[in-house]
Amino acid sequence: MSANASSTAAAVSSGRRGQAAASSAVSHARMANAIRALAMDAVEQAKSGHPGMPMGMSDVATVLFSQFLTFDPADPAWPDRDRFVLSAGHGSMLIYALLYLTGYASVTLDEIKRFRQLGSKTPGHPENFITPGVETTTGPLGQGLANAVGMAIAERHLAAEFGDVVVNHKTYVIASDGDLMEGISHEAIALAGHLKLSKLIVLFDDNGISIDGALSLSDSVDQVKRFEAAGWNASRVDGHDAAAIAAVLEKAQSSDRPVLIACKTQIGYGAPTKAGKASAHGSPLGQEEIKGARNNLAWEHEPFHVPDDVLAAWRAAGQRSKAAHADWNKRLAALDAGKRAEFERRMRGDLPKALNDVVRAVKESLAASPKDIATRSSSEFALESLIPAVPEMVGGSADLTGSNNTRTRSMKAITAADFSGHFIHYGVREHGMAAAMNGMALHGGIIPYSGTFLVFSDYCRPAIRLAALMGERVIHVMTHDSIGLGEDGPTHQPVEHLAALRAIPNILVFRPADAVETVECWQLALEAKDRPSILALTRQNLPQLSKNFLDKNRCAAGAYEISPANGKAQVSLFATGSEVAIAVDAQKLLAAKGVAARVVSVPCFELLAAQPAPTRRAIIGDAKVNVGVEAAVRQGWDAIIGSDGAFVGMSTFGASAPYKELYKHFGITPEAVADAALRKLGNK
Ligand SMILES: Cc1ncc(C[n+]2csc(CCOP(=O)(O)OP(=O)(O)O)c2C)c(N)n1
Repeated sequence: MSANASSTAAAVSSGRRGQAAASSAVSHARMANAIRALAMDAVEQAKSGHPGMPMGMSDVATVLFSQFLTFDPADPAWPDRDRFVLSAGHGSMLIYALLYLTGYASVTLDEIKRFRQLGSKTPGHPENFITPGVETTTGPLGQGLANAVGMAIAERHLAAEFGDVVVNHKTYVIASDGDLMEGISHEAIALAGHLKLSKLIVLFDDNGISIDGALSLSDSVDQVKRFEAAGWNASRVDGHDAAAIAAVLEKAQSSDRPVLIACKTQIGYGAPTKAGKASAHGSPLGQEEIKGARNNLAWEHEPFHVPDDVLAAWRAAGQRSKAAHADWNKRLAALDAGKRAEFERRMRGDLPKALNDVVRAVKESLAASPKDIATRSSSEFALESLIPAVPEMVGGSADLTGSNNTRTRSMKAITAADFSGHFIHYGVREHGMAAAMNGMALHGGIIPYSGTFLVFSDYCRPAIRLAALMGERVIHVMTHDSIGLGEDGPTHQPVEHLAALRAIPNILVFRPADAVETVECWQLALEAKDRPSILALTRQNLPQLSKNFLDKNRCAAGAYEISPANGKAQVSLFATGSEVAIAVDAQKLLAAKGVAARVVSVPCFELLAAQPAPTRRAIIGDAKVNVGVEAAVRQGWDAIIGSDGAFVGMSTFGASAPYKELYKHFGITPEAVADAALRKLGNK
């Protein structure tokens, strides 16, 4: 099959969003072939990469970018642009070619030639923090699709508040077989269907090929039926027939539910022997094959050369939304000044000025009437004040709302009929939730926070890792954070999760010890604009250790002396969360034996590690003996207590029993902590 067969289908109908005038002179096929050639050439030059998918989806992408997508290469951050997510991130040359051809400054021809090289704007998989125009970092299959669901939720939520005049855009996705095989896709499409996200349009690269070969080796799902069952409008199209693609996209514009378009394509379209085969998926085609493809596609140009007329047509496509952008600027300017300022503040991601006052008021109230409550309840107490003050917060829970305490009394749920609420019932979909939150944060204007049990952070982990990589502010409230949850037993009791989360770069793992630390940690999480946070919170009640009002956020340094020694400390007891109170009791036992100990609360390892060395040394101190206390594994603790330090925690899975018994059973008690210190001191 030759690409010329569908070439003249290019001439595109009127009416669509500013069909590029210049493109009428250049056939659709030549525009699409420019993408194919760049993909082949860049992968060949890099000696690695994935040519097949970009070559297969060039026709679909050309129709989308030259007729439907509203975007402005001069302003990749224009808030009301359509979002385009390349969920099949391995096909990164597709988006790099599109960004270059449509005129984004970030991706020049030189950058295409530097595909996959160190420091280039064209890394192996698309990275939004490297390449303006890339909306999200993709590569781990399924994530992009789930991010897009979050983006589409964000769009509707912000439109409900600020109006369609300034928020009214679509979210397009290109997803592959792999994206749809991943479990996360189930969570994402179910949520999207439930919420009737009618401005979400997924273009499925239905090429029937994955790495191992034909999809029939491992899959026989009818994706159209599957999406329909989840409440989507779904249809099939020949992914090489430009007119047919345009027609289904046109229809999709007025859908009443999310749209799946299964585009039947041939992977490596145009390649003489590899088209339609897994061999086109993930390695350079080779000189001979490329030569044959150039011949088949009637693209007799030098590598990396895009003829002027084709480039001009593409550049014109990149200018299509100029008028729409200018009109949007006018509509924004016409908005009530206060509303406009609020919209702009939220899109910048700046926090409201009132936040400090609100946190102070919560702390004053805790000083006036201390609360001996679980930190999950302390979190709810903080949220009661934070939510009204920080309206960009959109909370949720993966079906554990009552346990996670993430929904305050005033919060209305987001529904398909009304997106103005601030709470999302994500259903039992932790992975989809975490990925959708990434999409909301990427969209801008929203600070998403979630709720689930800490043990299920494993179910969110791939998305949390990407949030950390992308530097996105998402906040995960993860309750039931240790054996302290009691009777549910070891399946529900996190042991290794704090260490596993702390191992992710660019994340903040908070484990507050009481109600005061909880609101302080919330403040720090909100202020951490470029990284995700985890709030690990207890099920069980804890005493409020800080009874006096202190304006300073003591958690900001990651650790602080919460209970000083009486005299020169021989022992430093370091603890987090629920174990800080245990350490304070151990301090008393030691004092009774004439041993001076200090207690350091360590609500956040990462913030402590970020302190200048002298500050860190002062916090850690120079007592003869260091003891760490955390109802979790030791891994990571040596950075604080040293390899000679004693550790009181867990080294096995937990068990099912009332929590007080469990603390005794596993030896995490004031007596055990005091004993550990005494043994190290040589007094025992
Ligand atoms: C979560 C995840 N698992 C595995 C991979 C490795 N991988 C990259 S592409 C791919 C599948 C390729 O098939 P398909 O998605 O149909 O893409 P196509 O071959 O059509 O380009 C796999 C398994 C990945 N990127 N992400």
